[in-house]
Amino acid sequence: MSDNFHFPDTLIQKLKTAQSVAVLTGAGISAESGVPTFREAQTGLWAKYDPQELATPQAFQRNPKLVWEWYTWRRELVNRAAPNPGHVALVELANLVPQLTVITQNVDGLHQEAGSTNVLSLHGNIMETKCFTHGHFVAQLPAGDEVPPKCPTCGSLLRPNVVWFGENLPGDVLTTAVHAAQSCDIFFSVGTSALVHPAATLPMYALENKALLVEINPQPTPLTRWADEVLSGPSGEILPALIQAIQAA
Ligand code: BJW
Repeated sequence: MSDNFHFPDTLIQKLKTAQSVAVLTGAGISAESGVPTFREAQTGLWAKYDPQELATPQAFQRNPKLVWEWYTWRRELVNRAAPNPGHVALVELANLVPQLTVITQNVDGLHQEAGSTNVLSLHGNIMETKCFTHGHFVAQLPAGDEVPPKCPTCGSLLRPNVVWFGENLPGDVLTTAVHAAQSCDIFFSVGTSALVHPAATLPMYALENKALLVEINPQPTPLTRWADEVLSGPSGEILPALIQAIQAA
């Protein structure tokens, strides 16, 4: 497969000597697993659904049933999805460099399912449930047909454990991600439109530290002009080819 891609020798050599690599992933890495992205013109979720009506705390307060049912549908999509060769390549990359941190904006858990261990989930996990008022985690949904169900501890409405617009990211996870970006030799931005903050700021921390910035995406993004290397194409093909090229060098 690496025959289809040419990787600059400087990138391969830098990868072979890097002490620390950070990889920021977005919805694009799961696209080849059948999980829809957000902002692509025809197929993205935000082309069909209004994020202000579904992915804010205010939307949940206005219409909790609509939001709960939309996430139920999304959970079913994720349940049917399996990791693709892009996720698997990142598991292999962890064996080729001393330190690899996967920082994901994705809520689908596919990096962990593929076998990645050092994963920072910036935007939560769609399979987890917590209550709206206190954030009590609920391992098993209460029996009954209330939609959304209520928290067995405090009685407030249950919601998915994801980060909506206007909500803070989990502080400890973000702090660790910033540190990984500031201390890496190579920073990859894979399958993200690089529009949503604070995730989109992480590559800038890496650049400040003089890391090599590599973008993998079939489309240009606002980050493209800052990237040292732009690998244009699907991550499910480019990442496995990159692993092959490192192993062959
Ligand atoms: C492929 C591919 C293939 C396709 N291979 N690639 C600073 C400036 C401006 C605004 C803000 C700012 N700081 C904070 C904000 C506000 C806001 C924000 O960023 N807004 C911008 C949109 C303008 N951020 C927040 O509210 C965040 N909270 C926060 O900062 O709190 C403090 C605060 C609040 C308010 C004001 C100021 C400070 C929270 C952000 C939460 C984002 N939540 C979501 C939903 C999660 C739950 C769910 O899944 O429902 O997270 S929105 C959605 O976007 C989701 C994603 O994780 C996130 C990023 O999307 P991603 O992954 O990049 O997907 P796409 O679809 O955009 O791109 C896919 C890419 O893949 C494309 O480029 C394709 O080309 C590519 N691709 N096939 C490789 N095969």
